[in-house]
Amino acid sequence: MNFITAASLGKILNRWGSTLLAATLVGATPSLASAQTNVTANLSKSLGDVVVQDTKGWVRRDDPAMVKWRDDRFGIMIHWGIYSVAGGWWNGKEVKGAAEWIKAFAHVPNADYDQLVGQFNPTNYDPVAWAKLFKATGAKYVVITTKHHDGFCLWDSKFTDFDIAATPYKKDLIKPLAEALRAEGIDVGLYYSIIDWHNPDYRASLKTPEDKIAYARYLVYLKNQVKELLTKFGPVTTIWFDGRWDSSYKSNPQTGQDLEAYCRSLSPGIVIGDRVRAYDAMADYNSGYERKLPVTQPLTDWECCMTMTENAWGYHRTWTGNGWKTPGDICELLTRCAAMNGNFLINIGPKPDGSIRPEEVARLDRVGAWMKINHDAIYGAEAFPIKDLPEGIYATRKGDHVYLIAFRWPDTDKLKLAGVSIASASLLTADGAKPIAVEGGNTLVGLPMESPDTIAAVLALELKD
Ligand code: FHN
Repeated sequence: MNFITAASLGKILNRWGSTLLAATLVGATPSLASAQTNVTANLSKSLGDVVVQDTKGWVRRDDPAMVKWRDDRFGIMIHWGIYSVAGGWWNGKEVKGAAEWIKAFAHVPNADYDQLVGQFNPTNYDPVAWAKLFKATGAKYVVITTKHHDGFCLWDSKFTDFDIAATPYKKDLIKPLAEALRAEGIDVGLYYSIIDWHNPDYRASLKTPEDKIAYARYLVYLKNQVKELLTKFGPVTTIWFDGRWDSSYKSNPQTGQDLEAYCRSLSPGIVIGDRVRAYDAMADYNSGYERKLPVTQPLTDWECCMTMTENAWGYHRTWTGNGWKTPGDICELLTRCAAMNGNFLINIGPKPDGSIRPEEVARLDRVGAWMKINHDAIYGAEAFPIKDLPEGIYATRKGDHVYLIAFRWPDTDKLKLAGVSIASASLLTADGAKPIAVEGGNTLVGLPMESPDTIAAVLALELKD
């Protein structure tokens, strides 16, 4: 027996339009004997974790692991699982929206959904090639879904048969990727959903004593799997929990507190986002900026996770909502995060055969070309507010350098900067840094008429002591 009901989510501000969506998933609450799940989902097309704006319980970490995570600034998120076989379509009908939610959105009974296991055979999976692609993109960490809400595990778990070992492919997908990433100097992050639509002990709400007993069993299962994740695949930089909004988890802060402590006991120094908690504290950073950026700079560490299309984290064959973000959009989102002391995760949704879509590879390649020239403005950089900076120009600081990242090139050959005392300046280009003259210690003069980069050019300023 397995059922899915979930408390509604709050509103979701979509960065590409301000759409407030309230979502409620109301499932038939079947008797214990019922074998199938028919989920009546009237979910909106997007579900996003709510942003907890305050700093409740947050303590800034400055240990090496957290400093590295903060300096990394830029990561890649991977949503991959048997839902990629469906690719956003079910029974010949396109389901617009988050493709990894196809089971809920298309009201798929377990027995039908589980057929996808026998069709998931990623023979084109090449973790070494993936790691090299991510390295060329400039990503410093990668977060991959080890288990999404559907409960399917991308590794051979001792605690379930609903995993990669049951597929024609059979082999663990996580360890080879973790090893390939580390070989490229990229940190490993593992996503794990608290929600589990497959596990019969999962409960979205705890209405009866039986619910409580079953959910307690489920939490043991969850911790057993988390232990597998944090002990089987080598050093894990960050564990990325998701799906904390059901009342079963949300209503008891102790559950999240225990889980956070358990992860830290297994992997000292691990970086954990606030989605491990029942909204009672921030853990190490605020991971609530999902497909949106903060309006003002948060006081805590934070991370934005972003889809390349409107809202399909997992592979969707056709739907892109209001379209694909351009490489320029992605670079600007990354820049805006760094300019507000935040990290940025751009998501890809690999195909069921293990290949990555050409649209995604092309964007990652172009972002990588931009990062190759301008990474100093991003890695290890922090906010540097400059009064009256022209629109489309963002500023970051790293040590005695300030970087102006111009997505809109100044329309004059001079740029005066309030409150900045400049010793020297240069323009970063594919052919190296070109000197820019400075007048009066605060005005750049002789700027070229056009930006040397179709996405954005960076002016690197050395500050006077
Ligand atoms: O429901 C999930 C969704 O499928 C996706 O995994 C995103 C990524 O952050 N998290 C949840 C929505 O907040």
